[in-house]
Amino acid sequence: MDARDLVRSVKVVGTAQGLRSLRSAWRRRRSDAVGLPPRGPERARVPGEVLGADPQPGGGVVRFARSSLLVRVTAGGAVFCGWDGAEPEPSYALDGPCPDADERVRLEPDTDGGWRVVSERVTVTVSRTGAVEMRTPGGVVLRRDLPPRWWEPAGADPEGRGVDAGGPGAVGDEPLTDGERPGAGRAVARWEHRSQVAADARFFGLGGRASGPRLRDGSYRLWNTDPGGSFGPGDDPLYLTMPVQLVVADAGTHLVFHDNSWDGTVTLREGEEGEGSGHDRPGGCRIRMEGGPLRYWVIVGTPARALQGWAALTGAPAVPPSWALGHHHARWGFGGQEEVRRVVAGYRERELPLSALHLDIDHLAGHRVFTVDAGRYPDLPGLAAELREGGTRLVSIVDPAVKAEPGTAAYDSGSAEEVFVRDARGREVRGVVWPGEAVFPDFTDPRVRKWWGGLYAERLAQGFSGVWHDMNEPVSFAAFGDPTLPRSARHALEGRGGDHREAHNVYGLAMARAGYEGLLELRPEERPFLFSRSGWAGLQRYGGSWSGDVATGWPGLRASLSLVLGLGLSGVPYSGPDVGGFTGSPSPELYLRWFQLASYLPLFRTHSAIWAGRREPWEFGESVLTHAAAALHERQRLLPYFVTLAHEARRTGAPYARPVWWRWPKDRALRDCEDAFLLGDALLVAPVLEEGAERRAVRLPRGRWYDTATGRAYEGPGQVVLDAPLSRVPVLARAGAVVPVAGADGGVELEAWTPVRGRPGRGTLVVDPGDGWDRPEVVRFVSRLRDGEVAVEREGAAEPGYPVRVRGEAPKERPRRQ
Ligand code: NBV
Repeated sequence: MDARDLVRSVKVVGTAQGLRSLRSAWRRRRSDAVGLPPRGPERARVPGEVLGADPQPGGGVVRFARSSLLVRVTAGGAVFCGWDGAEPEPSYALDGPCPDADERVRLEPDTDGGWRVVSERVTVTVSRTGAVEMRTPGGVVLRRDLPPRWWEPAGADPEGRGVDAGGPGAVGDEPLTDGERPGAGRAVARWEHRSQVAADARFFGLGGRASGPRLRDGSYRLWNTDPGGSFGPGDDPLYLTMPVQLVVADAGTHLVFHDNSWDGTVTLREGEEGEGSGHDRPGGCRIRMEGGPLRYWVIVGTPARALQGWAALTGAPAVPPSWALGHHHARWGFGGQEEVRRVVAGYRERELPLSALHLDIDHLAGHRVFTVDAGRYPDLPGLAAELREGGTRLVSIVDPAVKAEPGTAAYDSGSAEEVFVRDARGREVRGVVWPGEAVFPDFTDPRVRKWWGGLYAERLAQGFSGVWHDMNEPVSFAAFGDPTLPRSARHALEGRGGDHREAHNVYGLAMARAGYEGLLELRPEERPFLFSRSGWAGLQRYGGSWSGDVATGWPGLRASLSLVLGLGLSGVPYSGPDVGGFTGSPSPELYLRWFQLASYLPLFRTHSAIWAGRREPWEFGESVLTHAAAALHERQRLLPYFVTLAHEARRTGAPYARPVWWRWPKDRALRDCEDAFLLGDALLVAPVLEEGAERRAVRLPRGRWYDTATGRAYEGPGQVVLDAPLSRVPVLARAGAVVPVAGADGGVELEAWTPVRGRPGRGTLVVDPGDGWDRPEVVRFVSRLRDGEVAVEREGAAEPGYPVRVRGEAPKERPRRQ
């Protein structure tokens, strides 16, 4: 027990919940003591000298004295590398079976005794000691992976293979009994993989990180964690980690994904350039994992291609129903149905659009999942119908923990079907969460997912239109140590069997799958709306995420932008922060700046803790209300654009909110710019992240950009200083962009930003197909400047088919570089 643990346990003792969490922490420690093998002496291993290679479709297997490496290039161009017999499957990240191999690819001997796999977009060379290089077709090295190193239990097979790949299990000193699952509690090999990248490379991704989006030198842990209370920019890890990085350098961009869900650490070090001396220090990345296979994917291309390849591999992002692109309001502790009515009426009286209202755990009976506190909400279906009539849907929180209490429907049916996680001796693992002593469904079991998905029928019957998954890292309160399940807890892992060391990071992902598939089966005509605090690679197939408990304060505002951009670059395009922060009471100015930022992010939701101040826009004085109303109306006006971006994300994997370097990854100044973002291809949003600022510097990518407030043109690349009064944040539109917006009558209009002469612009409209599964119509436009007039043409048609409004003045004089 360290000092922090001690403080935690002293704080909780005295409350009933505190005592439970103290007991639970002791229980967890005890189960791990018997359920996990003690870490004994270890032996280090490296691959050794190359022995030969065997071709296979898409590449082949290179054999070394003490290991082997499978290299396979798939038809989409993604490269798979698997050491020690690791194959692409089974995998929680992949969306279905591994893509086919690219049959055109050949394995050839390389000059120094190594081997080479040549494909269209990348050449992979494997040295005679097991270093792997990925080069562009032009021969530029994008990454160099040094030979890996393993540490395995000293008693393991001297060849070192198969240590964690299904050898006989041992649970402490006790032999496995019949009821115990195979494959769990095994002694496993840890490993380390070091890589070098270009001196100018920048790292992004790794899931939701508070300190990004550019990941600076330091260690980032891969273990989904509730930081407890709230978090700010320095806190790591958070709820949703994943071992995927986007590496952006002058030589090219690539994405690398270590497909391994175990606990681990990524240590990054940016390189340094020798200023022409020729002595560059390369950037470095070191990954250390506590177990699991050493296998990874590399996708080479532009940022857009890398994300497209990532979506092809791990699944296309789910498109939220269009209402989920409007404004949401939430609070932990609304108190009851009358207050909910009052809040919704408050929005209506002020003519503020409100798409959804979220009910938190306080609407449940004693915090039990899939119940309703009938005292506070005597007629929830009636309330839901009434609100929906006025255009506001209800969204429900869903926590995974089920109160361990006979007589509760979820517990009784779950116990009967044996769905709860068990320990090494076959007993249900008991933890503590909001309802008190609780058990945890094993979502890594398809049978359990099916059972859990069926429980959402109760939520639909209560009138909810969507779900918000919380506490699914998973959290189990603990007076000391890691507030989650024992690492020795058993999991089905799709029938392979294993323990929480492997299942922890995919728990939220598997819960999202259960929820998504359940909703789909129960209400097949509608696209499910689901977002989840925790998750892993592939979460986007089922839904989005949100910031979690970001601390109220200016640093929290900045962290919330980092999180959304980082998640987008990790393949999860739909997310947003708690506007105003989760804790405390923001100043009117901070609230307003947060509101303005979030009005341009995919999930636009006000939310706060039960002990925190209110978050309704009218609680901060008249002027904040006026400016927040303007942001809400602008969001409404941009809805057709958001709908388009949601469908584009599904088609291409591109996040709605993108870093400013998205199309210009070679612009180094842009690569370092973290206080602005692109919304789709057309808009550049420069939120105010500093207290008191009423002007701010904005870094522009190449080309002409119009300040949407003044219509004034600016030429990029360069930096401009723009007004950012409290009434708005600077938003620029790219010359030539054709942006679909809602007109005054609610119909779609096209906002055409004057193109530069000789440079046609573009735009896309995905016509809102409603909340079902109809294939949406995609309409493309081209804009041109002809004889000083802006002409918008629709591909394949004589007329644009929508009213066009031209914006942005062509500059009178020749533009000068800023
Ligand atoms: O359910 C209560 C809260 C919720 O409001 C918040 O959004 C989640 O991130 N939840 C965490 C559990 C309590 C945190 C202190």
